Amino acid sequence: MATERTLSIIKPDAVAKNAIGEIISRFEKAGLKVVAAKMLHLSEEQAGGFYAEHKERPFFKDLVGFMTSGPVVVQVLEGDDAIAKNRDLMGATNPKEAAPGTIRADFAETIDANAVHGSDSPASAEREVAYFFSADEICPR
Ligand code: RTP
Ligand code: MG
Repeated sequence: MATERTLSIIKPDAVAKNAIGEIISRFEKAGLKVVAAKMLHLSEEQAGGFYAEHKERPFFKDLVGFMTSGPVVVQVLEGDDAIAKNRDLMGATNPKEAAPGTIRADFAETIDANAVHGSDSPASAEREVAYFFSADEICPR
């Protein structure tokens, strides 16, 4: 298995629930290491640019509104198969369809406020990590 990096965001709903620690703990227990992290309150421009692939979708405006509604924690996770592993830990986009024990099943209420983001491919991981972090903000360990 290849060592990968992936971009994770703890979204405003999960930050508001004081669940930052519990969510990061799940990553660590699954063998993923946090190699970069920061808390940000995204601007509309930052959130819209991050989700640019969804610009034409009907939910785009709500998505940007939600992602700018409060602070988020962005992290780079590193480990074997990190991209797929993180997506497995997160569960399905719609928390009502997320498998029991996944982050979205346990912390998310709705498809709009669904607790976490994770890169969905090596190409998006590369773009998304670079979107939030410069090379000198990532600490391999
Ligand atoms: P994310 O990008 O946030 O990790 O979520 P995802 O890959 O599981 O889902 P994606 O298709 O990339 O959608 C991004 C976010 O847009 C919202 N969404 N709403 N109302 C809807 O049908 C709908 N579909 C997607 C979700 O909040 C999703 O996380
Ligand atoms: Mg996505």
